[in-house]
Amino acid sequence: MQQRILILHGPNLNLLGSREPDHYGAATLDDITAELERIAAARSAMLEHFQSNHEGQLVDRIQEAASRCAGVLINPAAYTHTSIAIRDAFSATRLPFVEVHLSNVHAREPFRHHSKLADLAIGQVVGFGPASYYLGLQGLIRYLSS
Ligand code: CA2
Repeated sequence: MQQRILILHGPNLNLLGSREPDHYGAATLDDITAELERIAAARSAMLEHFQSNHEGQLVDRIQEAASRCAGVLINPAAYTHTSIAIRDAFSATRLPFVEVHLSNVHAREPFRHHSKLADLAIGQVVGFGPASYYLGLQGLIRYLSS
């Protein structure tokens, strides 16, 4: 059966490619989405994509995904470091998820070193720019197929 996977992007990631290229590179969210679609198509997976600057909307999408998606690939952005609500949504739905970050959060400010989600995740990929998403999706599909 075809796997359906939700791709979630947290706050400010809609700005990718337009600001702070030193931290986040030149790729836009559309560029990343296009490559994720290529990876998914080659593995017969179906993707849904959602970006929001609002914590509650991300929580809603995780809850909705529980009935139709096999897993979630998420860059929670700043909510990584603060959101008990997103953590609780993953905990409640038991949806398998992979956490990704463009930058190496461990080489940045101390407040970025801790993730409220990481211990619930299947895995975390950080520091590879857009490739963090691509590696994370490959890992998630592999996990879901095993
Ligand atoms: O490295 C990552 O992917 C982060 O999740 C990005 C978040 C940051 O708060 C996390 O600590 C690490 C910030 C996303 C902001 O995205 C922007 C993109 C372009 C211009 C400005 C911000």
